[in-house]
Amino acid sequence: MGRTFFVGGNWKCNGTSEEIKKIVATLNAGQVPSQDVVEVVVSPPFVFLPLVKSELRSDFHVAAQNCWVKNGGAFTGEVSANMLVNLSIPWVILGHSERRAILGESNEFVGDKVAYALSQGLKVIACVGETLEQRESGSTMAVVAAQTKAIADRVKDWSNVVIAYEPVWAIGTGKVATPAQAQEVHAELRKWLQANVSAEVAASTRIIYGGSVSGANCKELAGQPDVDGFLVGGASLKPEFIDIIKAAE
Ligand code: G2H
Repeated sequence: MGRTFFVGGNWKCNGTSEEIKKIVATLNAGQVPSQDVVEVVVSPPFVFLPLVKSELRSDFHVAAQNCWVKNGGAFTGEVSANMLVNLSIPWVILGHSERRAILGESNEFVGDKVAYALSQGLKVIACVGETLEQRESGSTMAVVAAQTKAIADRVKDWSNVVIAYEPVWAIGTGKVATPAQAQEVHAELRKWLQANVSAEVAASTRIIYGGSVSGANCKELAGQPDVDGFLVGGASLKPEFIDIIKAAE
């Protein structure tokens, strides 16, 4: 089953409106493969979502970087899935390791968020990944499987889910996983989906890699059979993001 290559740009907590407009102008001018070859989604901070949505080329889409676990109400500082839907924001990133580590989001909480966001009509980029300590102790797959299980326990329809495998030790460090390391975990994750969800979901779900992806390393990573795209942080704020999108070809 064909899996369309997927490139996400996670702008994290960066940018002024002037800087955001410049990034959008660079993206709008970029020559990239068509949407049937690569799906491109960029994720600015919440406050810039309407600006980016209104100025971004129509073949690229936008994602929020988070949303609340259930319907809105007395949850100061949160943004609900329903609000994103109301603004026609199609995607949301959930379970990013920065939120798991810094804000204490558990596997179960992330699973609940993914299920609720999907139920409201959002598409979800769900992040999983191990710390350096976990990798060195040989528990990479157990950690990634537990994170994925918390989602699988709550989600029946996987058609609007993209899994982002982001080893924590590779995030923002410049220390990218080797193509072999990425391929190994992606293949194991796909096997896990086959055994625990279904062969169809395993074959059709995009598993993208994140962690210090750059214009220099994207091509080799993209050549791995189970790497279906990228979630890009630092490099998505720069013109080289266009080169990373072109790695789909
Ligand atoms: C991982 C990635 C984007 P970076 O967090 O999600 O960031 O490419 O800066 O490592």
